[in-house]
Amino acid sequence: MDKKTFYITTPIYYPSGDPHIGHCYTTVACDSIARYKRMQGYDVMFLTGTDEHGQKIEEKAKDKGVTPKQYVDEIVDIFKKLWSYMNISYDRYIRTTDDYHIESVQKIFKELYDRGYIYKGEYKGKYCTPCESFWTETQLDENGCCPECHRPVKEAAEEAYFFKMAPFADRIEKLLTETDYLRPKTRAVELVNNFIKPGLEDLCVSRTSFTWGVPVPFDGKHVVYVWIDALSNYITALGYKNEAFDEYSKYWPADVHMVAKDIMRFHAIIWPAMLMALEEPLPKHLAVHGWITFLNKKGEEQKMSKSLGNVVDPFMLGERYGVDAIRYHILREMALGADSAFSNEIMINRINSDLANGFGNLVSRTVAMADKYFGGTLPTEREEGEFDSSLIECVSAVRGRVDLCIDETRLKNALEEIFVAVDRANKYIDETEPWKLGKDESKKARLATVLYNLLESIRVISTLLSAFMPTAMPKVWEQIGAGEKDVTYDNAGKFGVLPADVTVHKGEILFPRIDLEKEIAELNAIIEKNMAAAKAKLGADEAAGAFAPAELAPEIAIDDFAKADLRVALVKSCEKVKKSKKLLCLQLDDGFGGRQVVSGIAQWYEPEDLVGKKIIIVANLKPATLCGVESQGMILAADTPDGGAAVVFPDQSLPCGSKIR
Ligand code: ME8
Repeated sequence: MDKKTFYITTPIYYPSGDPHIGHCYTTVACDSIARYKRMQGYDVMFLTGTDEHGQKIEEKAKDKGVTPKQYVDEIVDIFKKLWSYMNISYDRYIRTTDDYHIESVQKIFKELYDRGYIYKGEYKGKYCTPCESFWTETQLDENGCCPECHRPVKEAAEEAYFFKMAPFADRIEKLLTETDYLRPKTRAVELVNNFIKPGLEDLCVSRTSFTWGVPVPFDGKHVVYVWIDALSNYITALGYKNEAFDEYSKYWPADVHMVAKDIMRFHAIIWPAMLMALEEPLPKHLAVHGWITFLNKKGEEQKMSKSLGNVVDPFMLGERYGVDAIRYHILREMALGADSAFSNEIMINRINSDLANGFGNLVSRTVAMADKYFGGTLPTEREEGEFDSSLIECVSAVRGRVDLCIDETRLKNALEEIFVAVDRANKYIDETEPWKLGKDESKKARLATVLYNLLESIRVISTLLSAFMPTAMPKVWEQIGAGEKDVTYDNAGKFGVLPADVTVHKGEILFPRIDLEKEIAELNAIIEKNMAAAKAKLGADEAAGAFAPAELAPEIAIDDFAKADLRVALVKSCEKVKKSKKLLCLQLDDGFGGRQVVSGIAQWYEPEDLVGKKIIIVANLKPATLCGVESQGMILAADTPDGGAAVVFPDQSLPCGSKIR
């Protein structure tokens, strides 16, 4: 009989900058599941790759003076090096610049057009250049900025092809609410309320404003816009509408697509709609995880961003602590669906407690005792005793529990389950006190039983852990004298597999204990250096003209400008708006008795940064309510090169109410 298949995918990443620990999360998670499924005997297809088209890439290549293909080639190389360094066992790597993919995307586009789901129209809307996304007014965030990256958007219009979404709305709502497609399912509510209930809008699927993309086959002026190009990768990589591969019927539908929340909407709504339109089966599960954020020294969570200099470099961490420790840490910290804050301190504590003290210590103590008391080879006489059955019961139950977690894409829980057995085995050492047994000649059989039970526990635990930490576990097997056939999935469900007279081999320390203070000092110095360099680079880029100012607005007459009444005001007090991460509420002395203004600058300013300062306000703006708080006007701020905002401070000696003309 043919083996059962299992198809798992990561998103295809934008090669627009070096990969960081955030990219590693999805890839390591998928890799661990793929390895586990292979161990279970599945015929696995694990796909990853890069999403190489689009305006952003075209612009970056232009800045560097190379072709877009040259530009992406270089970064794709770094991605591939990282995956090999992180021990990622992908079966296929797709690049959207691969010929076969381009051919399939053109055929998919044509088919959707022929079926009447794609039509030509004009797109008018708010466009976010960094995200390459058009947004409707209602989708913008509370500051009128891009709901995804929160940068300013611009008004734009162009001839474009559209994909009709409405015909699929009911089926998609059912898919999200009545099936277990979406994980965690709690996210279905926000998707249904934000996108489906207000009426699914047709999706713009072509562009004429840039050329770096797959040409629309029947209209050369247009290139296929990112989502049809990108999402199709999951099927073109199997040979859908191309001759490069012949595995579509074998692996499709995918068992798991894993993505972070930033691209959930595209995978939860648009991708199913495309497949429905093509009359192809839908993937079985979409697993959505949160962001790995960077926890700075003040204890604040920040998005990882090159321009902040806080991106965590996986190569650097791997060099210091070993790739497996990094893999373990990121998987162990993040619960499916939730964000997880990365800090060096949390990482080092985790490695020390679980890997050095917990598992590493279990292995080294057990092997050292087998060596010390029996010269490495256990005698075959046995004597059962108290605590044995409770250990064996606990260890034997782990595989089933881990299976369930893997099937539900809950990797943090899978590791927690395995570490229940690690803790149980360490406790067994305390309970049975083998060092006392070792001193008493008449207790040798009991001692051999204790050590055998420990070696067996380690065998089961390390077999299960090998999907997550593929480099370190073979070293464990070497130490506990386990052969290849002992560490199979089948045998991970059994106790008593190692030969009774097993021979151990003392080896290197698997996970050396890390000196927290010393490492933190060194890592913080690296981060600070990177942050300073990023800041200096921003300054230099700006000086060199690399900062791209927002487009100039159309010309207006002086009378138009005179309509805006700009005034100097003093910030008397300021506080964060509850339930909003972005809004500050400022009480101002405006020279006319005072007013309250709400401003979306909380990401860049603490309230105390502003109190006592004079600022400029648009004083005659119609009041608006933001997050339930009334704002009587707005304060002036300028775009910064990193996409942030800087408040404009006038000469501080100007009186409150002074008019700006
Ligand atoms: O969105 N924490 O590509 P992308 C956790 N090309 N995960 C993170 C992360 C972080 N800090 N940063 C990135 C794209 N990721 C499109 C996808 S798919 C058809 C097209 C991971 O390079 C996470 O999986 O911006 C997220 O979904 C993905 O990288 C986005 O990568």
